[in-house]
Amino acid sequence: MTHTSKKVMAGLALGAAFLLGGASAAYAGGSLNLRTSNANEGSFSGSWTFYPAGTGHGGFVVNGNICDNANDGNGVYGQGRAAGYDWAARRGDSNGSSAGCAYENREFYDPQATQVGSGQYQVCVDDLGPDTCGVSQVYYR
Ligand SMILES: [Ca+2]
Repeated sequence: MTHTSKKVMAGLALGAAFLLGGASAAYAGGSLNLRTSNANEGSFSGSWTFYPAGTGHGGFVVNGNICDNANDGNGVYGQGRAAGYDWAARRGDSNGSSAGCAYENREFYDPQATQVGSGQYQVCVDDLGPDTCGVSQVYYR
């Protein structure tokens, strides 16, 4: 390899690293779609992202619709959590019918920190015994 081509290669590598770093900072987030089970009694469709430190509480942010898809008397709810915390309060469609959806737009955060490193979300049917839930993977900033 000549001296000139080594310089070019180094420049290309630096450029690629810069682009990747910029992409992860700007696009930390994505779609978030969950079902309580294959029967799809309840579902969530929306997206997730993280606020940077200094915006809101630097938390894990979820937006979308929580839908009860079965007229079975069981309500459907969604809830999220920041790393190290229990599930936050339920939000959802509690009337048990399949009419309408509830809107989710919350930030799950750590009041002791300027930002959270990870978060998770789930949608559940409020049925007998342990609720039936579709749980997301843990998302990382
Ligand atoms: Ca239902």
